[in-house]
Amino acid sequence: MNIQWFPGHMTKALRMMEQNVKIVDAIGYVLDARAPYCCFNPNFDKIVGCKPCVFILNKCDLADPQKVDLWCKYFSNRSLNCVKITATASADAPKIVKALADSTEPLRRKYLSKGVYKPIRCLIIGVPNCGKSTLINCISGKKTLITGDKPGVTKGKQWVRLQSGLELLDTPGTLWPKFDDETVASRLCFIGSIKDDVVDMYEVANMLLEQLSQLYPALLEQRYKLQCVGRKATEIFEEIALKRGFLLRGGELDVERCAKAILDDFRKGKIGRITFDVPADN
Ligand SMILES: Nc1nc2c(ncn2[C@@H]2O[C@H](COP(=O)(O)OP(=O)(O)O)[C@@H](O)[C@H]2O)c(=O)[nH]1
Ligand SMILES: [Mg+2]
Repeated sequence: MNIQWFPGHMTKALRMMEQNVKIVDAIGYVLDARAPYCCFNPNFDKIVGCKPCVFILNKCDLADPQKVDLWCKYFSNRSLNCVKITATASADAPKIVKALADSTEPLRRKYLSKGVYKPIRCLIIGVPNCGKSTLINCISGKKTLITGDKPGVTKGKQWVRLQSGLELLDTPGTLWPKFDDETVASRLCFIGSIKDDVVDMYEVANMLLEQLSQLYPALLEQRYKLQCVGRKATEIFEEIALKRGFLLRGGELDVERCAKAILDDFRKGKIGRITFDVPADN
């Protein structure tokens, strides 16, 4: 898959991240619960290692609950903090605050014993479109930050102060400069982390159909009322296009419209609750 996905601002964002991590007390590492593995950024390993970190599995409303639980187990087996949330649901705000507060408990105790008041500063990181800004808005109870269903909405550096004594720093999403793994790249496209306009949507839609027919055949069949077992993704694609009447004037398939519709169905959860990645040791 050929994608032009590493624009200059990503390099800048990564450099900014290295600076920012020095001035915070903890990190909230947001992962899209539909593809947590793909959301890991190898460049963050160094960064994350030096501060307390909470792994935040977001978009759980769209994800497969059983697989999300496997991820929670994965983190807890490694004594890593993890919380599963839906950032668009305000009811989840206390869960996020508690997880971040718990991870910085020793520091807060130290401040308290010295009688100093200092906010606990947290850096919120993650790939584009995983819901970082939405999460911060969720805890602040305000629409302070601009969010959007496409990558690259957050540009500058934005601090948000919360009543609970937390200060959160939003960052632009960061991708990494090399995908060796086509599966990872494809899933980042599915979840909207890589911009649609830099990829071939027909190719991405076919990869989505292929992976869904392996992992969630029943959901795929139910959504589009077709047989998918043993069939090629391109055949399934064609049947969907015909069924939905995605045709151009000459009767040819309107490949672009169909590809967009399939991706849209997935992203809105219309196919069902889906998680592609499972931890290596489940
Ligand atoms: N369904 C669902 N959508 C979410 C959730 N969190 C964020 N979103 C949506 O995902 C898109 C990207 O969110 P945004 O906060 O801008 O992502 P950022 O690029 O990481 O800051 C927006 O359309 C949000 O409404 C969630 O938990 N569930
Ligand atoms: Mg943002």
